[in-house]
Amino acid sequence: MPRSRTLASVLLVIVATGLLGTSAFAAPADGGQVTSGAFHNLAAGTTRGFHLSGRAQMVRTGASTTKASVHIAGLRAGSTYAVHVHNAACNVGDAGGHYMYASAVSGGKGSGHNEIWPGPVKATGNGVANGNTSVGGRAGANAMSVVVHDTDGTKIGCADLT
Ligand SMILES: [Cu+2]
Repeated sequence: MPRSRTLASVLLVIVATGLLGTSAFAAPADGGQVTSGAFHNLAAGTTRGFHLSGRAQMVRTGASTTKASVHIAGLRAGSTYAVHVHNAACNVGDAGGHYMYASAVSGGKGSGHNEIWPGPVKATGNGVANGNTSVGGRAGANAMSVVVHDTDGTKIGCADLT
C-alpha cells in the first residue's frame, strides 16, 4: 500500500475512534447487548412535512440495566416531543404500543413507571434533539423500536432496534 494511503487509513481510524469515544452510542465495556437503528418518518410524519433522521440505541447490561439513547434530526425548532420504546417493529402497525415491563422499574417515566423513555426531547434551533435514559431492568425482546410522537401525540417517526 502506498505510504500516503496507509497514513490516510490510520488517520481515518483515529478520527472514527475519537467520534465513537465521545458519543452516547459507544459500546459498553462489558459487551452488553446493543441494538440500534436509524430514525425515519412514519406515514403521518411525511404527511406533516417532517424529514426525520438520526439514530436510536439500546444497551441491555446484565439482568438489571437498560439504557436508551436517541439523536433525532428534522424536528421543529423549539417543540418538545415524546420519545419512547415501542413493542413492535416500525412497519408493524406503526410500531404498536408502548413497551412495558411487567412491573415498575426505577427511572421509568410512563404512567406506570414501567416504560422506557429517552425523551421527551426539545428540539434546538436546528431541529435536532438528544435524549437518553437508564432504567433498572433488562428490557425484554419485544422492546423493538423507538417512536417519536408529534406534540399532539401522533406517531411521526420510528427507529427499529435491531
Ligand atoms: Cu409511543
